[in-house]
Amino acid sequence: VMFKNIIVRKPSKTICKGITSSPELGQPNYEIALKQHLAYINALKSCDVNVIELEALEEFPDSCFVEDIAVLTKECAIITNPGALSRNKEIEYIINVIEQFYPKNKIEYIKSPGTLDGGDVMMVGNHFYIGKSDRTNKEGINQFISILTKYNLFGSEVTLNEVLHLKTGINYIENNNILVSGEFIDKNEFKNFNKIIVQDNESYAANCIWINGTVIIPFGYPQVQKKIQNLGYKTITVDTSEFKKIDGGLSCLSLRF
Ligand code: CIR
Repeated sequence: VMFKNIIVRKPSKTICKGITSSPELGQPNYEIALKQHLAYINALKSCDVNVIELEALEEFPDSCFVEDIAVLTKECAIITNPGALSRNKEIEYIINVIEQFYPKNKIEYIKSPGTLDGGDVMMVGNHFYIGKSDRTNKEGINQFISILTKYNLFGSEVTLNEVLHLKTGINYIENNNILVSGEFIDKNEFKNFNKIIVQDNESYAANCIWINGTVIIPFGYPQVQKKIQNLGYKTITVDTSEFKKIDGGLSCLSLRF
């Protein structure tokens, strides 16, 4: 695959109120988050893609994490039904953007009682792994898989217990290479990939993104960076400290398609 377009949304001043499982890390600082977000956009732009920059939504502290509100495939767009109440209405602000790239009859929706966060969906070619999490339920997964089937795409459920979203702990970086941490290291369904094991002390760096041959890596995880470079990828590091404070990583900050 090659990506042509990437959608990002500017962090809001309310980012300090984002949902977090690690309050001990402190609240994100808006000014620093904004600088880091700009560096992220610059990194994306250097990967030969068109970056669509959306305005901040002050009403939604977590709205910079656009990955969760849609899944954009080669064949169709799927608007999710985010499992966190404070985030659910973020979808209303992405539909008109997506309509600029997909015809209306190829825009699908996950509907209640199904819930699904895009962070739980990992694309590997035509196959989509879907994590069953606190945000993504069985009904959401079933709806998602039946949508995929209509477009000749495939999906399968992955169980998870230790992380917020599937892609918090595992990410595909193309060429059969997959970053795996914690509970994903020994999962049977990933045994045929070339696994890059991410140690617990760098587990946050299991969330890297591949864009057209370059892998973007969070700043400060030298072992993971070295392993990825040894595979021959060009790498760029971006500091995401402020997003990490509210459980966000590199993939969460964009929709790549
Ligand atoms: C949340 O809890 O929804 C945000 N604070 C973090 C979302 C991270 N998104 C992702 O992993 N795809």
